[in-house]
Amino acid sequence: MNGELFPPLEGEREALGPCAFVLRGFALPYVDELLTAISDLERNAPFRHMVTPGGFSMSVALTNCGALGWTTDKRGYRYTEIDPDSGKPWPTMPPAFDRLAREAACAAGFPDFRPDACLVNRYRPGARLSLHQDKNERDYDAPIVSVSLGMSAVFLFGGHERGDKALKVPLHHGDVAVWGGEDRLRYHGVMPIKDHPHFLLGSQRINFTFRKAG
Ligand code: MD3
Ligand code: FE
Repeated sequence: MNGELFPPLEGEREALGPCAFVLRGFALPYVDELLTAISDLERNAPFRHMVTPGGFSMSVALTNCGALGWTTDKRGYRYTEIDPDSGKPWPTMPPAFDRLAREAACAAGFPDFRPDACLVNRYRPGARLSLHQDKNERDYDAPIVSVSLGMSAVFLFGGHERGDKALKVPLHHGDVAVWGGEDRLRYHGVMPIKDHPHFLLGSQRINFTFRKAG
């Protein structure tokens, strides 16, 4: 009973799989720096609803920072050095982002993680992410670090086949998830976000995913 009514205290960690962990509250000491960095980032590379190769507009709005940024359009999913909306490189990774990602990876047993891409997802009430694998990165040896801020979400942690039963994992403000190794290619997604406004961020959830993409 780790959940909605009594969110776990800072410092707890849960294993979702052999190489997948949730570090409860790990990002809480970074929140002020993260929020400042997001407002800078969104001035230079605003959140936008991208179009999938199938022609659907994503309910999640996204932006990126770091040397590489994840994009999708009618031609497919890929990482680019240039923001297609501005024609300029993605904003550089703020030092606080990089430090948090490395420290979380280290705490989960991945001491050599050097992210070159940070995808920032913004969920408004009702936004969701359907089950998918993260397969656009060059090598699957590096882990992925995910940081959640704002409204809580129910994260779906699936298996290696789309139809495998998915575990439902609540992710709250300040939680960090790290997964790699044999869990790196698991299917995962996010259930539609319920509107329980957050005291700092209001009716939104922000998720950062740090990857080594290139
Ligand atoms: C996968 N983002 O951008 S990451 C994505 O909350 C993405 O915005 C989600 O999936 C989001 O590609 C979720 C969280 C996560 C946590 C643990 C995992 C994904 C995982 C464990 C195994 C595989
Ligand atoms: Fe993903």
